[in-house]
Amino acid sequence: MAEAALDTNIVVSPAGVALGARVEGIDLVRDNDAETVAELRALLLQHHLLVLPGQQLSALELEAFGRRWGALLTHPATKHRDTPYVQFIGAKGRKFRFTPGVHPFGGGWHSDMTWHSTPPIITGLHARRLPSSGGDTAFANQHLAYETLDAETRQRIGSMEAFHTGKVFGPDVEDSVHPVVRTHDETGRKALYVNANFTKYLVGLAEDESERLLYRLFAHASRPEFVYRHHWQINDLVLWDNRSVMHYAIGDYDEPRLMHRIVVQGGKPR
Ligand SMILES: O=C(O)CCC(=O)C(=O)O
Ligand SMILES: [Fe+2]
Repeated sequence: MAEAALDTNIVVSPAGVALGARVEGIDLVRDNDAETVAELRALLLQHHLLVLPGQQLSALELEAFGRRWGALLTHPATKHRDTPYVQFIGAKGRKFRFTPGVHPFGGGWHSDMTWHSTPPIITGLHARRLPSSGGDTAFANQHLAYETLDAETRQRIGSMEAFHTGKVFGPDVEDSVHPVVRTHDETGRKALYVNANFTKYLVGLAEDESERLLYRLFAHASRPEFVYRHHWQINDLVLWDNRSVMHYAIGDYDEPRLMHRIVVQGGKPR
């Protein structure tokens, strides 16, 4: 059932059961103002992911919209030719060749840039060019993941920290230590905050013990019940909250796929 939001012409309907809302009636070129962003921010805190279909934004307009949410971060591996604050996701001029075991950028479950000392709280991904089939992105609700762990595990990981590495993107990219259970700084709700792409070990545990626990947490975190899988349309802008959501770019396509991305800097995870 669609429900009218607080204000204006915005119409909100569920995107998935575990997370996500579809937000229609906004044109971000016309409505790039503080009130619209405040309304979207409240919806994002409630639903963790927003789908805004039909947004015809240039890279620079996407950047301008992103700046309304906070300071933007750059990424060491990829940038758009017009601005370092918009990442250009996709093989330039080449198509991604479907090869089982080989991931495109963003393949594998992760929250964005958790190797950073102040990782992005919000990511926006804007679909510019899509394959005729495949290329969905899956999103998993990490509040649900944390809340459905058994009490003993919740207790055990409650004050643990994990080491995250950025060295997959270059020898000078930073590493960071963050709590395994992150408390959302705006809602106070707890979420699991480890991921298969960047989390290397749990601080203070023996190597095999760390590995066993991490793999158990990774498997639990991506259970299908926690997942919303987004099938993209051109001009979809999807915003998600990296404090509560992990995602996975599914590399099951054989044609060009291009996305523009912005990431909004957060504070130190606690
Ligand atoms: O291309 C995608 O679907 C997602 C890539 C990704 O992980 C990201 O943009 O953070
Ligand atoms: Fe990502």
